[in-house]
Amino acid sequence: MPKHPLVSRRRALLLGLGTLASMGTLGMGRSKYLSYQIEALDDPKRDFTAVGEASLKERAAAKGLIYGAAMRYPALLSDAKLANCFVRECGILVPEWGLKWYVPGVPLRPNPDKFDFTEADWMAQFAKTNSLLYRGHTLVWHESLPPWFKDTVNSQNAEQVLVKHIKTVAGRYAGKMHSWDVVNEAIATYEKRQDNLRKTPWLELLGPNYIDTAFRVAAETDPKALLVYNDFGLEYDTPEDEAKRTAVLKLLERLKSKGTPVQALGIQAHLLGGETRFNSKKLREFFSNVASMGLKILITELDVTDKNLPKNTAVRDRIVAASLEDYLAVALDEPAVIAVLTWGLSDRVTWLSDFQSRSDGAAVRPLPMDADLKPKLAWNAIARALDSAPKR
Ligand code: 9MR
Repeated sequence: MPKHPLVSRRRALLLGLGTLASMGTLGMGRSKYLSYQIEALDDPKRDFTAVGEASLKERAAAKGLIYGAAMRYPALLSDAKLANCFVRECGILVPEWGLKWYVPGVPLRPNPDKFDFTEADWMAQFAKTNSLLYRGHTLVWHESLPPWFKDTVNSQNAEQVLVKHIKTVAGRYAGKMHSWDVVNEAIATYEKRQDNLRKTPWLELLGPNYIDTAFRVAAETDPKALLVYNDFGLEYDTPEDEAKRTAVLKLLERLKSKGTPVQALGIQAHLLGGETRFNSKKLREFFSNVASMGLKILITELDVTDKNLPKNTAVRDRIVAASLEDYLAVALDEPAVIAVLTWGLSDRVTWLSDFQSRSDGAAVRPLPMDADLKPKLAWNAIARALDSAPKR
């Protein structure tokens, strides 16, 4: 790998972004500097050996943990090789689309009074047939709302529309769900509200208590499922992520103090390949603060975007793997963490090819298996982290 003659790997890691300006004055542009910094993340000598033949599911189970992934119904239905691979590697399935209110082509709630469980039922059956746990995502979110929502839902009927949704959807799978993401992504610190809540239609229609209502109704409807608050942007030592971690802790404290039945935090963990501001001490503290509230923790949507990483596949895979192993080493050290799910299993099917594609046109490689369903270094990294995790 070409290295800038003036910036050794170690030195580049130590240089903060604050030095950018001075680097600029020395004649190195920002983007060039960043790419040196990213390349410096690569350690060609790092060992990603995973011992033995066991699947990720088996390695997790050996530690009292659960490993699984999100999947789309069309992919699982039509791609037998992918389905086999899923069953071999995973102990839990979460539909990437099928339990959202409305994804184009997958309308769970096509109109206010109609529910279509075609996909979600098929996925539930697939899970049952293959002895997988089943996980629900998500009952309340500001995205993937149906086209009818805007013109139909108002402050008079919003609570009734929400309660009906939770009772119908969570009710259908009651007793069969491992866990539900009851509320997803309710925090946005940039909105500058005191309570840090995101300005969503739910907040506007029902006020901050929509979160409590959702958890209360979910608990009544499916007392067996673990009830999760799920969010992203909690990983790095950046002012944004720091603010988000603080806001999440505050929200969870508020919910707990009111007796709202939140039982776990879902940390999405969409990692950024190339992000150097990883601080294991701060992350550890965050996990431990959540655990000290008596909450479980799930890593719910793990993947690594390689959008800004070098094109060279070997380099890219090493940086992705290192991000995964470094992150999971911290996460799995916290005994309150009970599960790890990746957001997809194979690079064959990933949201990142649509949402974070590479400018050089190379296919993205964010997940444990490559597009041919062969395990990559990312798989090894997860396997190693599971193997090193303390037993629950
Ligand atoms: O991966 C999902 C993508 O295919 C959908 O188009 C999108 C909207 O429904 O949601 C994506 O999944 C998101 C998840 O539901 C919540 N966290 C962020 C995920 C990636 O955007």
